[in-house]
Amino acid sequence: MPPQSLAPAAAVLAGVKAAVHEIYDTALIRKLDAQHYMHPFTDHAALKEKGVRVMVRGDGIYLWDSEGNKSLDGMSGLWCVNVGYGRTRISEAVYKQMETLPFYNSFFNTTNVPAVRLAALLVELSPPQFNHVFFTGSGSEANDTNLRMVRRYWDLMGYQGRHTIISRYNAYHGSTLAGSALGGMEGMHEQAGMIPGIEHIGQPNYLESGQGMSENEFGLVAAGWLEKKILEVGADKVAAFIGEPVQGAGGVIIPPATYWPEIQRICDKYGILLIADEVICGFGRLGAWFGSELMQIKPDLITFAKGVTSGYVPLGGVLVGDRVAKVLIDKGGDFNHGFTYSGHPVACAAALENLHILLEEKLVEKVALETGPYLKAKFAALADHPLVGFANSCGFVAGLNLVRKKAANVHDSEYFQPDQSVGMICRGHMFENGMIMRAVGDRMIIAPPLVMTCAQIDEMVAKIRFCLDATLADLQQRGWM
Ligand code: PXG
Repeated sequence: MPPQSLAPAAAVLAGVKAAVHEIYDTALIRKLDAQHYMHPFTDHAALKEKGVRVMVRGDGIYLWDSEGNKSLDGMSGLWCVNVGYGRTRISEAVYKQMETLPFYNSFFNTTNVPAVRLAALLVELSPPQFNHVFFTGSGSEANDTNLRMVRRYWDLMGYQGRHTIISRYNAYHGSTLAGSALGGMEGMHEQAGMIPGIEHIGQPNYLESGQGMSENEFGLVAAGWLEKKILEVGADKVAAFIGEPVQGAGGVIIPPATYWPEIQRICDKYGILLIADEVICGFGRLGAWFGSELMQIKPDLITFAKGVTSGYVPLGGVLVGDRVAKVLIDKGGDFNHGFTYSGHPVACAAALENLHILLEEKLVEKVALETGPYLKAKFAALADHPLVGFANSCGFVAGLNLVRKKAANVHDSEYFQPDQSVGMICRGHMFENGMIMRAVGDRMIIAPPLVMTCAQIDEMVAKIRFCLDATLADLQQRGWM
């Protein structure tokens, strides 16, 4: 039994900070958290010292912690709460489904109604080459599924051993063994080890690698790294290329316009399957239902998760294009892969309601035509701040690079030392001032809920500017500027 005082006391005290209607014993929650809760991607010794922040409530684009502090959530939870917090329609749909059929599996010749309805709706919303869906519980499981599917595809096609998948450094594809190996994060490779048959190429990061080139020239160069790798491995060994249309966790790396069409051309030239990992980019995040459409590519497989349910309930999956589906279904026999929670009826009910909200409120169109362009203009204007060397966005993801000294050409800017952790200092000022913004190195990033209005974008950008000023003052005081 949890200690009684973990539950919020019912009392509402006069003068308590706004909008929190329950009083939490924060000290006790922190203590129990430190004693028992192992967090993902966390240095627990450091966390113990600092103590955790206890989130207790969300509404729209705002969050409240157990001490009553209100924050503007610039990260949609973790790139997922696309329709914002507190959507009663989703909780009611989930409740109704739980009352009717909380669970049944999709093995042994059975199905359930929400899973079928969701598969059909996803097919309707996705590009025309997609007519099948495989459900998982998360994005990581979906990328494991991709790996299994493409290897099975080539085996069935009679190309035994065509198993290599090419990915990019600094990509994030999840944290299962296959996910971390597919991803390009060195820290994860070091701890998890690699699985055979996965290769990496450079990411299309203009700031990092595009010196002396225009963005579009660089896009072609970066795509050319794929062809080089294919020739190195041997085209008859390469099964697929996987990439996020815009790299999210890697720091909102928006590729030059020339990059993806050239990647498509190279995949077509060698007959290689193309996997678009749209766990972040899907469901309106970039102002299109899928980032692939925006990047003008025709993937064979699309990984999805996060925004499909706006994170209300875990769900992921793979949209399986006709090229692969036809072979797996017509020639495949048993595909020995699946999860207890593949097609979980409650998760699918949440997804259906979430997608209906996106459709009814025209949130994807809104990001494409109204709020996305507005965010782009407001965010780009932050580049006049002395700390900001480069600011860009795509739909509702955006990032800015903190620099010690700006130059007219971004490649000539002076950067801070990595061990100064300026991004983390800036993030600290953001949090203290009620603005949730992530730091990836010295790049500050956001991915706000798609329901954010233009007035709320103004509020967010004003907060960001205020916190950049606080960071600048802090760095000057340290003598780093
Ligand atoms: N692919 C992409 C592109 C992702 O962003 C996954 C797969 C894995 O999904 P699951 O549901 O298994 O977590 C993700 C997840 C970060 C961060 O620090 C990003 C993710 C997960 C954890 C942290 O930005 N993205």
